[in-house]
Amino acid sequence: MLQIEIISVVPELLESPFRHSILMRAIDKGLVTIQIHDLREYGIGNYRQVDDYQFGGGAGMVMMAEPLNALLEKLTDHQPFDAIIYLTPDGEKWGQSMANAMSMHQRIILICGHYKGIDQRIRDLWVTHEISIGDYVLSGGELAAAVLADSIIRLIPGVLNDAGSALSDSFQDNLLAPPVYTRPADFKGIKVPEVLLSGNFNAIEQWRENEALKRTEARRPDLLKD
Ligand code: 6GU
Repeated sequence: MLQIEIISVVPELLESPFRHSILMRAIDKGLVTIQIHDLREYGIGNYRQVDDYQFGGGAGMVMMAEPLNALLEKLTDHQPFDAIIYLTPDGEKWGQSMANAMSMHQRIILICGHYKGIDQRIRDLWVTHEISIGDYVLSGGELAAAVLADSIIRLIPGVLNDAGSALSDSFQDNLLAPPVYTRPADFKGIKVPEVLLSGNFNAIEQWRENEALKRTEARRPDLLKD
């Protein structure tokens, strides 16, 4: 059972992604738990302050160390964890191999940054992994946290109905997925490739592998290098 704890100043942003489809079923089956923690509850003073101006000047606020520290102490008190991940555009690029590794853990904590990010001392003291989901800037870490959680959860055994489904996803073998078709066999005069209707399993596998390779060569030649 994987336990995911998410720390956020906008917990509302994380409500919907886990209430539908595969992720909801994974939760309902007891294969994963997701708890969202509102950092503001640990904010300072009557205004529950969680951010402040940065030392040295410059535009943009910084998330303060104390509220994060207080919540992290509570979450890790007598409860072991495998990873404390900070979502940040200056982190290491997320990918399928990291999702595979994380899906085998018991308990992970995700910290969603906002504004200019979190005080460096929280990164130094607590964070075990700093992750970015791509080379573009999001307004906050929540959407990235949802991306991480989704890509991890679907890899937990029992989450997908068909165990082979995750294995044939794009990236799982460093190849993009081949084209797929469903009924009707003829749509606007465009026919489904003959081989897929042949019932010849070996020929179908061959075709899919070949199409996956063609697609990868055309779109993502970088994946074929290693
Ligand atoms: Cl993890 N956070 C933010 N704020 N922006 C991002 C990102 C994360 N990954 C890519 N852009």
